[in-house]
Amino acid sequence: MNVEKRLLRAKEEGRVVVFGLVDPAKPGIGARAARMAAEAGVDAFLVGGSTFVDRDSLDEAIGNIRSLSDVPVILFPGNVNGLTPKADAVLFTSLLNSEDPYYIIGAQVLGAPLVRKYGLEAIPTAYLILHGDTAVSHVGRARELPPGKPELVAMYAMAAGMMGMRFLYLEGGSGSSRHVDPKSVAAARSAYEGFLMVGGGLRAPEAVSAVTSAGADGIVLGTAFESMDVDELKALLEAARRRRT
Ligand code: 1GP
Repeated sequence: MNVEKRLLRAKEEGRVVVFGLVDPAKPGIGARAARMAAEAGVDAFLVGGSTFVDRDSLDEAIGNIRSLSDVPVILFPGNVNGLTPKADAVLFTSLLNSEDPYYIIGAQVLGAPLVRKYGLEAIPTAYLILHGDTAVSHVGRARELPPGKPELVAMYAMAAGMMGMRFLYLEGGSGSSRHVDPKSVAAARSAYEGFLMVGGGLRAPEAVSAVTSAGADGIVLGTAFESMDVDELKALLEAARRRRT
């Protein structure tokens, strides 16, 4: 079964998918993150970052993950250099709220032949960055969404669905001091039927419960695996997997 089908099956069965993000730009910390994520029992790994990525670090990070876990490894590239044949799939993202066409369609056009050459499964993903004070927002030239306007998030979500994008990723930004507002998650959920991912700044079980109760099908945890201990991480994963209320 391909990766997308596995993720969609979890959604149909009402199981929240936990993605562990490993940033190859942080070799030592990334190795710790991979080990902790494998130990805590993530459902899939995302590998990528918005800043520096080179092919050697990328392949090394994936090799390390493969030695720890047999769950799918999905690339989460910030640019064309975030691609490698060593992964199972790629979140083929378009940054919907970028002010730079390069991040909406330019990098995708340059990357498409590589995705094909490498035999990667492409998962069409609409990417929306909600907060402006993060590295990913700066690099992707994202137009920040004003806080307290979930109706704008709903409009992006609607457009993503109408354009046939089967995944939507609401991003708060790695290491962000605030996670995506549950009202924005709920607004996206009511407007979008596909697989809804939420990440950025999720480091407390209450925050995880808030976004999954609001309708997230998957959560992305990155920084948590770099610093928290295994019991704290298990509490985060339990919060994600508790039956939604
Ligand atoms: C970043 O949403 C992910 O793309 C993860 O964010 O590192 O804050 O968990 P954190």
